[in-house]
This record gives sequence, structure tokens and C-alpha cells, in this order.
Amino acid sequence: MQQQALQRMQRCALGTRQRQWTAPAESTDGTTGPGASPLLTASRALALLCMLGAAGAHAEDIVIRMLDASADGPLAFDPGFVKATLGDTLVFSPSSKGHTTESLLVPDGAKPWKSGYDSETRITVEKEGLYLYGCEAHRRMGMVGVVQVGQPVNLDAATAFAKAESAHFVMNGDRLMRELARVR
Ligand SMILES: [Cu+2]
Repeated sequence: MQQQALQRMQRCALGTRQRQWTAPAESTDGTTGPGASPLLTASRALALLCMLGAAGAHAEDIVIRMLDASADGPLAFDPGFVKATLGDTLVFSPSSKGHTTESLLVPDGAKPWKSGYDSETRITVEKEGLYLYGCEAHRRMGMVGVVQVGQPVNLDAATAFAKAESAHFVMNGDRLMRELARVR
């Protein structure tokens, strides 16, 4: 069927020049053999690009590393602030050992999460707003992060939570408020 569609496109494209495309004798993909045509290859590439565009819809994987030490100090998620789009997937990567990821605050209707230790964890964000999260073992050491998805519809709740949470930190004391200040 695909071959027929390509032949139709080929005939259409070449019609004005009155040229007939003939299928290569030994090839079914149209890219090799004596009958191969650069135009057919181009139309195939175009069709492939269209398929990729439709399937991708710009949803992205966003990697957040769990680290013993980062540019922002010890015990950190890197990057500590992420701006994501609805449908993106956060990929928490256990780059150092001994960490987890768990949501501390999520927008209304969003699913909370809690991972085991040293596991890659994939979270697809399906509700707009701010997500605050931390590591179970190092939450009190300020191993926390912020994700913004679309508009920060729950900014007031997130700010109140972050202030209360930060009061318990024994290190990286200003990290959560700093990351939250990056929300736009
Ligand atoms: Cu940790």
C-alpha cells in the first residue's frame, strides 16, 4: 500500500514532464536498483518527517539527576528548577547512590509520586502548575526541587509550603525558595 501511495505521489510530481516511473526490478524500497529515483527518495523522506512530526507532538523527556554533589552544593537534584510542558516526562536519574524522589506538593488533580532508592523514575506531567519534590533521605538537607508546568496556578500554595518546609532545613537552607523564585 505504501509503495502504491509513493507511486501515486511520484506520478503526480512527474506528470507535467510526461515521465513514467517504473519500479526497480529487484528492490521494493525504491531506494536502490536501476529504477531508483532521487525524487522517490525525497518523497519518502518527506513522508517520514511528517510521521515524526505527528507522533512527536513535542513531548520531551527532561532528565533530572540525583547527585551527592552539584554546582549548587551537596545533595541536589540537577537541574533544581525545570520548566516543562504538559505531556513532558520528568526522568529522575540515580546518578549518585542513596537517593529517591517523592512529590511534596502537586497541583490539584495531579498524581503524587514516591520512588524507591536508586531507581530511574519517570513522571509524565499532566496537570498545569507547580510541583515541589524532594529526596526521602535528604529532604531536611535541602535536597529538593521545583518543576513548573505551564502557568503557576498554585503559586500561593507552593510559596506557603516552601517557606514552612525551608524552616526545617539544616543545610541548603535557601535552595527551595531560590528555585521557586525562578518561576515565571
Ligand atoms: Cu538524597
